[in-house]
Amino acid sequence: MNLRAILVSCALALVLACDKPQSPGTPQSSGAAPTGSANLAKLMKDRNLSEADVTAALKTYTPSGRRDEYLLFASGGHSGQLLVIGVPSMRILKYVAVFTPEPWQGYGVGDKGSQEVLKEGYRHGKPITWGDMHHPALSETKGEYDGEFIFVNDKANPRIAVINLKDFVTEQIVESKLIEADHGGAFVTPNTEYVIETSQYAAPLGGAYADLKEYNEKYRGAMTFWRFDRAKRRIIPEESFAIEFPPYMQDLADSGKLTSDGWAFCNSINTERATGGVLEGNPPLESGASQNDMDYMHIVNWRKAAEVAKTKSKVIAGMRVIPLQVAIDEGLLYFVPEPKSPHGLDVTPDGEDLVVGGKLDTHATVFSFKKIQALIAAKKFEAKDPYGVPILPFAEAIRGQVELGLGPLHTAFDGDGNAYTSLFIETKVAKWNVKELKLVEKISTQYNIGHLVAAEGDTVAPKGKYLVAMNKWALDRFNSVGPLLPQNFQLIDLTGEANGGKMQLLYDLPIGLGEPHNAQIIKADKIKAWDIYKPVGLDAITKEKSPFTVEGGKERVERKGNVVDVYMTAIRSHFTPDVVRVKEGDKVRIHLTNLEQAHDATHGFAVNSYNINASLEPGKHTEIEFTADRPGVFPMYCTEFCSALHLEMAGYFLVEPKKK
Ligand code: RUQ
Ligand code: CUA
Repeated sequence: MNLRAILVSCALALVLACDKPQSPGTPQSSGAAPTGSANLAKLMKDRNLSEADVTAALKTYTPSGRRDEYLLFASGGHSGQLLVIGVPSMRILKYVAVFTPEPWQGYGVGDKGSQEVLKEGYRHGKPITWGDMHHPALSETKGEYDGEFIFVNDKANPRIAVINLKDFVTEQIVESKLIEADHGGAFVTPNTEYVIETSQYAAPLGGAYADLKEYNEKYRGAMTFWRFDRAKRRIIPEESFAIEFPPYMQDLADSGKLTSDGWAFCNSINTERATGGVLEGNPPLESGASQNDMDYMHIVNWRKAAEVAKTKSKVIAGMRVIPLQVAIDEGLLYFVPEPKSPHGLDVTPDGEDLVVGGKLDTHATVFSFKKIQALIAAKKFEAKDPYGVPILPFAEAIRGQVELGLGPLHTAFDGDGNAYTSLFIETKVAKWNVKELKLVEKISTQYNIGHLVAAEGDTVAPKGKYLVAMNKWALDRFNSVGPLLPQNFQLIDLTGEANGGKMQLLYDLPIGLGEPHNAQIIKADKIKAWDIYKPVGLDAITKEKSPFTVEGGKERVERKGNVVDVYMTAIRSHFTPDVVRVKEGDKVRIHLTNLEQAHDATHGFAVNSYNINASLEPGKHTEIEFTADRPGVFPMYCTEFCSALHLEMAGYFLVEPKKK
């Protein structure tokens, strides 16, 4: 029994002891304060808590000042932001600004560096003010999370972002001009050589126009491999490549590992190639897309494709693309049928098996990578799809199927050979044994679970212990906040401790930000984040000392023509200079350094009515650029309660009107 189990059983013994009727000899001091155990019993009674509730509380309660063992990085859905949550306490620690402005972090609100990052993600130059973030992917080394970076996708405006976990800052956004929607991203290869982004809704590649009548001929999907250069901390578009796919709806993807390293996989739906058009006499898209019993899993040899891309690709919208025919001829792409309207595709920790959940099926289907390879080697194909892609025989490619229940979607793994599959329709998690293909038990979730994530469960070394169910509906779980309800993250204990070896639901965390999809859970001690920016003057985006760093005592205002350079510092509790005078129409450049090196000594810097709020963490340098186009008197002040004289950390920005 470990310490936690002992604690749980002690507390329960305490609780149970006070339920017993008092023996006649027990002294009863009427009116005196109840004893510790009586207190607990009363508390349980008053708050209507069961033993299971108390166990759950003991398993999650984290006293003030204690840290969490794991960190959950969850997509923030429509908010375009990334959530960081402690596990098991389920305390929200941060929203990382990624695809949308975030005022507290000063992201995209006057700060030039982050505005430029956001601009990288504009679609064809059009500002985008939301993002549909789905699947975060932590960087990996040899198939294990290394805690250095995290990548996220935006389904709506196909983009991938790079977030540095030294300071949890988004440093880069790459926009795919090749495709019009993604879904199978972000997923990394085992050493983060590539970040995978796969299209979902087919369209003519490169943003071209073609009518839906030409769907079969002109519409296409693609799997993009964005090259990540770890030393440069950047995705290098010129070294990236894509493979052209038929116009099916490609869905979730995963990268092979260990046995299957060098390969990538994605599901597809709508191999019927339905295009909707209910007013034009066609069946609705969703029924047209659900006619076939099988769709095709796409099996991609990315390591070979990276070589082929060097000589046999053509450039479309700035991306090297391997044409579909070349991919077929070179043996880069194979299909295998998969049942029915599949969604999740998850590679087992040993890289041997691929688990597919068919939304309209009751099974998880387990494909064997070795069997797939043997079929490819023997050129044993049962047919070709309309585009000539060889199709492997289903029955010979699978190791088996396991009947789980209604609406299997996604699968996560623990370190003991178990898999956990979300059952969307049944609204449960099914635990099953991967080797034996046997259902172990099910636990209910509230409600309609989508993704689920286990601690380091999609690496080569899963930790088990905790699972988080990411539920789509919340119905009756929380206080009413109007017709738009939060999502519900449910923490589940996988250890079986103090619960007869069974899974136990521990905690509900409502998420009122957007619809999160996937998440990853990493051991917290793998993240080696900075406490401060050092040396003073560091730029958060470039991670280099800014050439405009301002030293204490060297603050000044310089004017060249109508350009005004303000060299400013912040330190408790003043900005220097604290008065800035410019003329209407001047271009203003504020070079602002926070001289603090004390942990958490963050200042904010706002210029009222100019839509400017920068966040200046200790040591950080920020560039602010704008045109003083409105004359008047504008307070500038610190927006973080940084000291006793925080309210006095202010000044004036004076814009003198043009002479009429
Ligand atoms: S997808 S659950 Cu991107 Cu499953 Cu949402
Ligand atoms: Cu600085 Cu408040």
